[in-house]
Amino acid sequence: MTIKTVSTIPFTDQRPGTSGLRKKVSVFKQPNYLENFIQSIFDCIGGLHGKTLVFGGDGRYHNREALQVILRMAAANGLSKALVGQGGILSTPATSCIIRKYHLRGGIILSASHNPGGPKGDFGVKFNVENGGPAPEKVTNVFYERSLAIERYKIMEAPDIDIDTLGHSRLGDMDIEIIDPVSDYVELMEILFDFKKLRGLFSTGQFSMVYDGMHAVTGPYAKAILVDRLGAPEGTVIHGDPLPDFGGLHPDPNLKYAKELVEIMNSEVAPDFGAASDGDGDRNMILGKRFFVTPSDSLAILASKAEKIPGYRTGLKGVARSMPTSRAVDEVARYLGIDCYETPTGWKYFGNLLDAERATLCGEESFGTGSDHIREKDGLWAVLFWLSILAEERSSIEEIVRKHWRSFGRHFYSRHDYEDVDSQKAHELIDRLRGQLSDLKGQTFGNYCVRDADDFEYKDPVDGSISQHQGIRIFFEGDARIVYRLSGTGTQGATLRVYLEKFEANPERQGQETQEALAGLIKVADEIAQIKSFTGRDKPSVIT
Ligand code: VG1
Ligand code: CO
Repeated sequence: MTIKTVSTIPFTDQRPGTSGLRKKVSVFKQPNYLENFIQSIFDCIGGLHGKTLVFGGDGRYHNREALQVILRMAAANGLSKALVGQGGILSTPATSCIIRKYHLRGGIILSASHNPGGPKGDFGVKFNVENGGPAPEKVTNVFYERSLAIERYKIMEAPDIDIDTLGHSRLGDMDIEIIDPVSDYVELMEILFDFKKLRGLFSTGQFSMVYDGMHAVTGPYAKAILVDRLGAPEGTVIHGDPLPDFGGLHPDPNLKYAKELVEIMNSEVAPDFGAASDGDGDRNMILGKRFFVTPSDSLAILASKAEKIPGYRTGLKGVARSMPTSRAVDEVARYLGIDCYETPTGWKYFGNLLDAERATLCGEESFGTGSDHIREKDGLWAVLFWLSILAEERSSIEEIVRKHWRSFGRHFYSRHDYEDVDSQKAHELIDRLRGQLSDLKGQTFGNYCVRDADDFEYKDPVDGSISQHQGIRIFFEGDARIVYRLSGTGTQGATLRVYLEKFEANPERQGQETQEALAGLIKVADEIAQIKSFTGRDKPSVIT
């Protein structure tokens, strides 16, 4: 087997976004595109000799082919050992778990997460560092800089590796071990949650749930845990086989894309609990019978009940949420007397807080919740947390949420996405808002008077690094807020995200339908940002 050095020229668009490098499959399939980015990573993380990396992906189209290329490049770049999820499969949380458990140098996850897959869909590459978390911005910036200067990459000339059979093989000097993608993760879940109690919940025959794997990575994990370990009936996991095109589904667990699950949960014969995960298994959607739990509320409720869960008995050190996430968890933190951190969007910003033991639970409004058990958000973990609450309280999801609102107040919350809008116009909209910030204060729109407005900037309390321009925040008197930002995970045009939030302390006014309760604020959001005229759209593409 020989090592080949191939000359190449840089691509100028390899700057990782909110979570890894995401592009259309057709972009990744261009000659040298994947190779350039992978070589940039290898060049930046330094000596691979004596090191182990883990490799896997969410099973989407191009996963297996890309993995073969990456393994040949890893061997050529002197990596000592590669752990590979069987069949090329590894969820994002499982990868994080494995990096931490075996003290690895890091890992590569092939996924575009919640973005659609298939030949016309998206592909992505994420690099996770030693703590198991996504590479922080300062690291991804270095990868990007390197990608702009790259002149050659190294690859081994070798036949394809069998990634489907468990066990060891070699590629040049590199040891390859094909591992079970599920077992380490399941073991960790068994430590955090009381599986015996959860089995008890299913064995009563009084409790039923549906879990939607969306034909993405979590099916095998959900079956191993819910069906094999906890005794849930076979049919509990739907869309449970990972498929390269996700069976035509869009693996984003929200009310629009998890259509079948939502229909089941809205029906007369709905089970007690419904849940779904995204492409790479780090997101979760939680549903009760005809009831949707907003991710922001879910985080607050988990925080308020954490001490009942074995893994969190000793209490929470603090909590953290991304800036656009509703402030429901802030109320719980205040009640518990713990710190609450507000970070920019993206899980990479939680890593330092978790490592420094300043936060135990973290969450994002985009269906992401997690804890210090790993350094990624974790879809099935959230499902097991909710199951544990249900096993403890034996009341319905709706009752649990309504009770929470009565105690802590309700944060009416919704996100409106305008997808695939003209990129230049979207940037103009944000620039215009930025220019208006100082004038907005004191102005009244509808019933809302602006108390404050800024462009969110985050100073990491652990390493002091600063991240600017993380979203336009407009605060109103009476505890309402609008946030505007552009997505950093899309691959086509721009996506404008508008986050709307309004606090309601009075239990008598907490029963309103969300969009109705926010109707006034939604109008104000358009009036201030001129959304319709900049985007040319009269309504959002997705409302969650
Ligand atoms: C979105 C979400 C963000 C999440 C990110 C990655 O980013 O808003 O909260 O961390 O996706 O999630 P953006 O920049 O498009 O708003 V995942 O599960 O797609 O890796
Ligand atoms: Co994801």
